[in-house]
Amino acid sequence: MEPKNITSKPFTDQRPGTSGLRKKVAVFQEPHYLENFVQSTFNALDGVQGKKIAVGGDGRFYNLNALQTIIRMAAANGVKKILIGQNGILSTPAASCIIRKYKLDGGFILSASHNPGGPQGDFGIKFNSANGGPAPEKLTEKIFQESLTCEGYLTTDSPDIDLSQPATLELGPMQVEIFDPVKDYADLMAEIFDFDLIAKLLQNPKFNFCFDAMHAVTGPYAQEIFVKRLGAPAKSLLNCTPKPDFGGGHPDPNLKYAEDLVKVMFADNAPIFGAASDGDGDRNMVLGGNFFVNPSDSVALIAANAHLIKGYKNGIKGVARSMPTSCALDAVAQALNIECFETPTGWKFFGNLLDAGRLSICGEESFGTSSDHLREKDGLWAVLFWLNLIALKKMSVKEIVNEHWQRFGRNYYSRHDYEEVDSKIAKQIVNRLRERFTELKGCKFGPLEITQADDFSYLDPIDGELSENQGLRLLFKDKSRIILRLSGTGTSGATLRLYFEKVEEEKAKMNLDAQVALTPLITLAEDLTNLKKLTGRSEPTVIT
Ligand code: VG1
Ligand code: CO
Repeated sequence: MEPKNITSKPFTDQRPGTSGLRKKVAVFQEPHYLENFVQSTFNALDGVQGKKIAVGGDGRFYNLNALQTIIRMAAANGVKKILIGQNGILSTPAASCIIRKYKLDGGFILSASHNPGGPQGDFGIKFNSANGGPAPEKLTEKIFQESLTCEGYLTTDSPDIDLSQPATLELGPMQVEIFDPVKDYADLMAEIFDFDLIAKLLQNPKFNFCFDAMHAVTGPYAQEIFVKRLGAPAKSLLNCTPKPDFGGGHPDPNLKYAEDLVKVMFADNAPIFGAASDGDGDRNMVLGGNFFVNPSDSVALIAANAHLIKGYKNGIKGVARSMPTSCALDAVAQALNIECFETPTGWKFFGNLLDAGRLSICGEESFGTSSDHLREKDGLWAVLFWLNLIALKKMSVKEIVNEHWQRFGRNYYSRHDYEEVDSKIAKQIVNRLRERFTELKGCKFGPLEITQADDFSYLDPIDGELSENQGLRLLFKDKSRIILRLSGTGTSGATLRLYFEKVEEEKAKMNLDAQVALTPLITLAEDLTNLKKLTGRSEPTVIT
């Protein structure tokens, strides 16, 4: 195996977004595109000579091609050992688990997460550091700078490796281990949750549940955990065979795209509990029979009940949420008298706080929840948390959520996404609202009074890094919020996200439909941004 130096030209569009580099498959198929990004990552790490890394992905189209490319480049760049998920499969949380458990120097996750796949769809690559978490901004920026001057990469002529069976082999001086991507992760879940108790629940003929893997990466994990280890009937699982195009679907577990699950859960005689996860397994949607759990409520409820679960029986240290996530979590932190952090969107911002032992539970409104057991959000962990809680409380999902609202108040919450908007228009909408900040402060719109209008910035309390321009906020006197930001994960045009929150402390007023309760804020945001007229859209693409 002789390393070969291949000459290439730098690309100018390889700045990672909210979660790694995402582009259309066709872009990744351009000669040298993937290779340059991988080499730039190696260069940003000051080389990978003698290092140990993991690699795997969500099973989407181009996953296997990209894996073979990375294996050859890793060998040529002097990697000591590479661990590869069998069949190229490795969920994002399992990658985090493996990196931590085997003390690796990092790993590549090949996924565009909730974005559609297939030859016309999206592909993505992200690098996680030695703590198992997404590369922090400092590193992603360094990778981008390297990519701007990357004029070549090291690779070899070695043939493709068979990834279909667990094996240990050598590629030149590099050790290659093809491993079972499920086992270590499933073992970790068994340490955190009471598997005996959950097994009793899942095997009780009166309890029925439904899990939808959306033809994405969690299929094999769900088979092993729910069916093999916990004894759930096999028919509880939907779409659990990973497919390169996710069966033509959009592996985003929300009320619009998880339509198979939504059909089952909103029918007469719906199961008691339903859940879905996304492309790479880090998101979760939780449903009761005819009942949707808002992810912002889910993370708050998980924090409030963590002490009941084996893995958190000594209580939790602190909590954190991304800025647009509702303040339901803050109410729990206040009651528990623990710290609550507000970070920019993206899991990478939780890493330092988790490493410093300042937090135990964190989450995002975008169906992401997790704890300090890993450094990624973790879809199946959240599902198991809910199952464990239902088994303990012997209550329905709706009853559990209602009990939570009665105790902590309800934060009515919704996110409206306008996808594939013309980028120029989207930027214009954001800029115009920003320009009106001074004028808007103190303005009253009926009962709504704006007390603060700003562009969120975050000073990391651990490493002192400043992250600016993280989303426009309109904060109101009654604690309502309107937030506007541009997505950093899309690949065509721009996605505008509008977030609405209204706090309700009166117990009798907690059972409204969220869209109804938030109507005054939604109307105001549309008026202030002139969004419908400028985008030519009559309604959002997705409402959560
Ligand atoms: C979205 C979500 C964000 C999440 C990110 C990655 O980012 O809003 O909360 O961390 O996706 O999730 P954006 O920039 O499009 O709003 V995943 O499941 O793609 O790893
Ligand atoms: Co994801």
